[in-house]
Amino acid sequence: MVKGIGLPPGQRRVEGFPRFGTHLSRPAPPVPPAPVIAVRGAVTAEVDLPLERLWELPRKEITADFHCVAGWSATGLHWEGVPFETFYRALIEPIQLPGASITRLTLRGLDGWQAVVTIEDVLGDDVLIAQNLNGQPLDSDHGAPVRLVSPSQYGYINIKHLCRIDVLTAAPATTEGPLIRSHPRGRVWEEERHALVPGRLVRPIYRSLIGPIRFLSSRGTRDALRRS
Ligand SMILES: Nc1nc2c(c(=O)[nH]1)N[C@H]1C(S)=C(S)[C@@H](COP(=O)(O)O)O[C@H]1N2
Ligand SMILES: [Mo]
Repeated sequence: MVKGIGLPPGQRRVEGFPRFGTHLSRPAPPVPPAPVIAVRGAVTAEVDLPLERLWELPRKEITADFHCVAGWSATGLHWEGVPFETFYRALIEPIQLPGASITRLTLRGLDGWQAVVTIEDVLGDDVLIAQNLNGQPLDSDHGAPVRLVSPSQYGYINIKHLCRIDVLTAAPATTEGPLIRSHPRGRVWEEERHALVPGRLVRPIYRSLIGPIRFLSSRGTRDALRRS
């Protein structure tokens, strides 16, 4: 295996880009008329940043593969948005608590799903707050109005419907039990699937979840709701 060539270890390519997630069959959360990203935690002021503030910043396009920790990969996705680092330096750093050493962020979606990321990973140069996928505004299946895209980390870090960021000076206590405890970094080329067990060993168990989760997730898609 050569890092960056082909698919990361233990991944299999799927056609298209399925809806997938802990939402299972629940439909995507409604997008408020004036969406914001709320910033909380180790900051001097709690601010709710309207998405318009993001669109004033320089934008970037990337083409990348998307890897779910369960083992499927969607290839050649084209994303457009604001580099997370640009957003962070322009809008979060200026309100950081003086003297606080920021080590992590909690990112949260409108559906309540959240992930903790290390500052080092989230400031990586391939990380975006994405607004468009393949030339179209993100649809509800894939994270409208905006989502995090971090192609070198598994899907669970790639928070859809991003609406809140908590600025942290220490790692929060985990809320996951020992059986499915996601790796705190989730880097795909290192196969960091699980916090306690080597990624290779959990492959068969995770893979067995793809079918059922895909099936359930597809029942909550835009298209399914339109048909019913
Ligand atoms: N808000 C939110 N973001 C989420 C999830 C979720 O359930 N809710 N699931 C994660 C998981 S496990 C994966 S694999 C990807 C799937 O993204 P997709 O539905 O656009 O394919 O979203 C991630 N981000
Ligand atoms: Mo996933």
